[in-house]
Amino acid sequence: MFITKNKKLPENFLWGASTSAYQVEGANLTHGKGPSVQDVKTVPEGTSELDVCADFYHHYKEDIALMAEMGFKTFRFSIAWTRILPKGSGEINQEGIDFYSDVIDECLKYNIEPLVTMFHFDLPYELEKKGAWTRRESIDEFVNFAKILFENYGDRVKYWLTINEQNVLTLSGDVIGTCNLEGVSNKYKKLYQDNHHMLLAQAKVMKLCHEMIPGAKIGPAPNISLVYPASCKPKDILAAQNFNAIRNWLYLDMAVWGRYNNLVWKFLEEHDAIPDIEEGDMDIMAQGHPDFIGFNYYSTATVEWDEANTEAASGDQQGGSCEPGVYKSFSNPNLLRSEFGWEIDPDGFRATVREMYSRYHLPMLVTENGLGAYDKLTEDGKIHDDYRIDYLRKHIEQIKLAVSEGVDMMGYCPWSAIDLISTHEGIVKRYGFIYVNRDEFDLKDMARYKKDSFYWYKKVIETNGEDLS
Ligand code: BGP
Repeated sequence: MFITKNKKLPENFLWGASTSAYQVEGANLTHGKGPSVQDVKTVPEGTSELDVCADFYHHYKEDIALMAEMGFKTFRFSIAWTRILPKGSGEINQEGIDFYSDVIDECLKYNIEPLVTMFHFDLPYELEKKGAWTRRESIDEFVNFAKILFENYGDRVKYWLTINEQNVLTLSGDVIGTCNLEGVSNKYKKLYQDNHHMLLAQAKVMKLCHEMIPGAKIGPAPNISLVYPASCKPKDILAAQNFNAIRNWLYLDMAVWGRYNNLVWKFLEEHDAIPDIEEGDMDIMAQGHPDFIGFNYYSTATVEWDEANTEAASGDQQGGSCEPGVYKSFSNPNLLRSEFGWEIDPDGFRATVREMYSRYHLPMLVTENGLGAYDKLTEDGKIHDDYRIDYLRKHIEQIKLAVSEGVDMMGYCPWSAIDLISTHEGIVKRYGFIYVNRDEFDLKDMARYKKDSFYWYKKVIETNGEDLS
């Protein structure tokens, strides 16, 4: 529909940006922090280790001051589980508690609302060794970790996110370094058993948050990409519905309604992968009510019917996945791609938002969105990232249209506040408003520079999204 009567964004719209602990902090095995699965993985060839990253651990004051200069209303960051509990459970590392306390205070000093992700791809290695999420105990381990966070930060943190991209953990764990399938005979059974435990842990944590912190708001943060059919052939429509269910709705149906999506259930049945469900599990699921839906969006996905029973392939967060007889990834000829091959689809952003809102009717918070690119620092200390401005502008335009269409949007936190290490493509895949002067292997001086997008975003925030020029 053409929209001529626009609504303004709400006055309290949460403008900000995001990071995650293991990609930004550095100091990964110091100051009492234990190893996570990210610290022991073999990084892809040609990409940096995760020991220094953007060194946010030592630069957080400077970095948060820059975010304040842009006018951030919120800052989304994650807490490294192993900085709080080096072994995942048991002894607490006070230095870790103090670090995040200081980060939170630093945000509040500038009236920036901390938006805390509890778990972002960095499971404690000690828990991984014991069997990670496959064990029933993992539920209580996560709840215990969350309880420590609520006790220590609940007086100051009002906005919480449970698990970052639980769907990506399930579907692309091999690419992001979180999946260990050694000795596993039925990968579906393991992955969806892990998933069941994570869903239970999430439901319990949402309930606990409401009990421990009156007034706090909590939500999930999956990666949601509306799935298009490759054509109007009826079988392609069925394939798109299959992947929509497997990729998107399983996670949100469960978080919001506490029930398994029937198409996913059938898919699991076909693979002898129905998770072990104990008595009372579904009651627990039904008791975890999110206050909002946090979601990461980079692009849509497109699939076709899989006639040939193609071999299964997992792809990365945004593409390339196939499930024999269920769906097959299709390259959308109508979309441009980033330098790293991810499709760019601002209209699809609105389509995704519309679909989610009509299903769940909850306020929505964009917890990631952005463009990874090879930025260049010029000799006079500038970064001309007009391609990023263009990407962000087009996505914010769609948020404004979605709001005009009646969607309740709480805020926008693109990825990423500052350059950091990508999940599998190194520091050269930059996303930040703030440039960090280091290369893949040469740490240089780690100085911070303001990109052109920094000044642009500052103006966008100042005008509450009215001036996107
Ligand atoms: C999301 C993750 C982030 C982030 C982002 C960009 O899937 O939540 O951690 O890294 O994608 O992806 P990448 O780093 O692979 O470019």
